[in-house]
Amino acid sequence: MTNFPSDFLWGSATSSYQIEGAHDKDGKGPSIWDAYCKIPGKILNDDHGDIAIDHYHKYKEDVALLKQQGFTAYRFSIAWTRILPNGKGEVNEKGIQFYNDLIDELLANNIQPWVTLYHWDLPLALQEEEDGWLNPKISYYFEQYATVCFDRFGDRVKHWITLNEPWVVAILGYGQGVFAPGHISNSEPYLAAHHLLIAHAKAVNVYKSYFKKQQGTIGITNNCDWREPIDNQPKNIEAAQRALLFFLGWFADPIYLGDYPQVMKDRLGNRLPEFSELEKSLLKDSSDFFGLNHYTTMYAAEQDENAVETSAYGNGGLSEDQDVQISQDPNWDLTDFNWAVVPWGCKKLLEWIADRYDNPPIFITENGCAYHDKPSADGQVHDERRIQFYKSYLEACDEAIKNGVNLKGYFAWSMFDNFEWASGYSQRFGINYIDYDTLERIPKDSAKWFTKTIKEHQERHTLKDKVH
Ligand code: PNW
Repeated sequence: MTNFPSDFLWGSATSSYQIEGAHDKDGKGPSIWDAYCKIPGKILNDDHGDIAIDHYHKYKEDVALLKQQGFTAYRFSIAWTRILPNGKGEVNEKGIQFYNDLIDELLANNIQPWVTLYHWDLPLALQEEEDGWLNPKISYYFEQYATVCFDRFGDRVKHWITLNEPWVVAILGYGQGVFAPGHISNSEPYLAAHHLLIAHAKAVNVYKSYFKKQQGTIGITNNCDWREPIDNQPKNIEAAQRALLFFLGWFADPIYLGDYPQVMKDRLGNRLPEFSELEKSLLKDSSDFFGLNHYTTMYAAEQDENAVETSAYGNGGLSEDQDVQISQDPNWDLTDFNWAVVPWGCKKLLEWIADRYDNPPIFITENGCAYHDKPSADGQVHDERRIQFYKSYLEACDEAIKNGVNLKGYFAWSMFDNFEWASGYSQRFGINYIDYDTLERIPKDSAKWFTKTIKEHQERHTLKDKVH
């Protein structure tokens, strides 16, 4: 990783519902994920986040692990319903206190907090009374909630992420119905996404207008897999490009280029809402950095009626709208989550982003892999495959940087094994193992590998500084 700049940021990431537990403690209200997990059959083994890894009570121990492992940044999310139990109205001071304590603990250990405002745990009251992300008013509620967070935490938090993966909210929550709130529709995803984008833009506008003196940065995190044309036929090259536009262009084009991709407008007709001129201007340049969550790669081809689906979550969007058939190469290694390990896809995606959006500063805000880890007889977790995964993806990043991509940081997903949404606790993405009986944290070999890698990076640059 010799091309990484000296100020490259090394972090690790989590989200509120996946780790905190304490689901009804100290005045917290219920979120759509609290409710969704209680519907029998929605989550593997009917798992839920009521306790999760009990980070709410063990946060000091967890910050100590971050410190010990050498991370200089920690990405976590705020549970909206700890701050505003019903999504709006009175502030819950005990919720503020928890995040104040966490932020102070991080800063005392020289770890930069990177705070996501929304990682999918919408206040249940806003779903039931206001129709969640389908209601245009939701952007106003989000703006209000964001304002409370800037006001109460912004003296110490200098890195904000408005939304985590609006694509997942829209497609998995409102299209395929596999995530909360569990809707199945071919039009709701586009409406929900529209309101998510406007909510993001309004929150950024508040931050830039009223909290300038805090001198922080703010952006959005989108997820995207790479789509590789299955062969050189022009129709398949075009299908891969179209798939990327329906996946990432959907959310990044309005922010960097001012509107939805033309191919989406052409294909979706009046199912794709239109931005007003004011909304367009609020959206344009509303992200100080390009937050990217990246996990895997698929081949893309023009849709063939007879082909079989291979993706864990369907076709990277609504397939009938894209006419794209995706598949995996039988030679690719799979993680236990069935996501293929294809590091060169990461490099190609980074270069695609740099090319399409004029080389923005990029932070990989999530990358990682799930395996069914278990401690060995020596009590340690030897997750060699995860080390190989991280090594190969970071090498791909190194090549992208060498080719001119402005990649400025990388967050491993995840700091801990945690509640993996519809898969419950069956999938382990962590670099720290959680024993769910005792809630003991056991650093995996991959955590130790990060410590070494970060240290090597830092030493290489101190050495360079001395030479110059
Ligand atoms: C992300 N897809 O979810 C989330 O930000 C994390 O909370 C989650 O634990 C992690 O990745 C692993 O799943 C995704 O279908 C869910 O492309 C689905 C997709 C991508 C990301």
